[in-house]
Amino acid sequence: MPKLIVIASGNAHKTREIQALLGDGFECRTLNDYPDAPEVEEDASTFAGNAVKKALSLVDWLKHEEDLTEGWVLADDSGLEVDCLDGAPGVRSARYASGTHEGNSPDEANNAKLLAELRSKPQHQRAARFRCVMALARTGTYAHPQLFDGTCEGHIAEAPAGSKGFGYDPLFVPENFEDTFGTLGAEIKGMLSHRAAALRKMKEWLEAN
Ligand code: ITT
Repeated sequence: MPKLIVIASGNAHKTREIQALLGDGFECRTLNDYPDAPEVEEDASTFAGNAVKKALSLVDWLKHEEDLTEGWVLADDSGLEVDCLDGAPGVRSARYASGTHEGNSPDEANNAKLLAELRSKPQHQRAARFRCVMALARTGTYAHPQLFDGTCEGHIAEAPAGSKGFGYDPLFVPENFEDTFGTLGAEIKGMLSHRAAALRKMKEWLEAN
């Protein structure tokens, strides 16, 4: 029997990546299947805090869905940490350019702000990592979600390259590569990414539990 998972994300790029990485054995739904689910204010100071908030909000909202008694809710909070910026944009990655809690900024604006912040920094000062925390919660319960994290080390390029992926992918060069995720594409990103690392841990946990 495939496991039923509702992915608590409104980011279509993320949900596509998660679905591709989960593969067979999972029946995935997304927020597209629940367009009236409430929006969550991502105001926690950690990725884990926001991931838990997103997961539990959807568990609560789904409590009357009768076909979801045996299911799971999976939330992903993720972002980019740049060492010389003290870990920024961090939990504020999606809204870096706007500087507010409300509403994500366009990817191009976030990327332009990051390049401006790093102007004149040589490559050895452009170290960065993607970080992802996944919160997995059982539908129908309010138990604390299980958390899985993943990171992907690399550095920030001097100019955007490639149109694959989303977010900061055109600027992020993973360790041991010379091209950005925007150029390398989904297959290589799917082996190296922070999201893939977190999902590997989640799958292992599900097999053992
Ligand atoms: P949901 O909260 O609905 O899942 P979101 O886009 O708001 O969607 P986050 O709050 O977790 O998600 O913000 C993640 C941001 O971090 C995302 O908008 C990108 O800017 C960046 N990011 C995360 N993972 C990334 C990846 O794999 N490639 C490029 N950028 C990524």
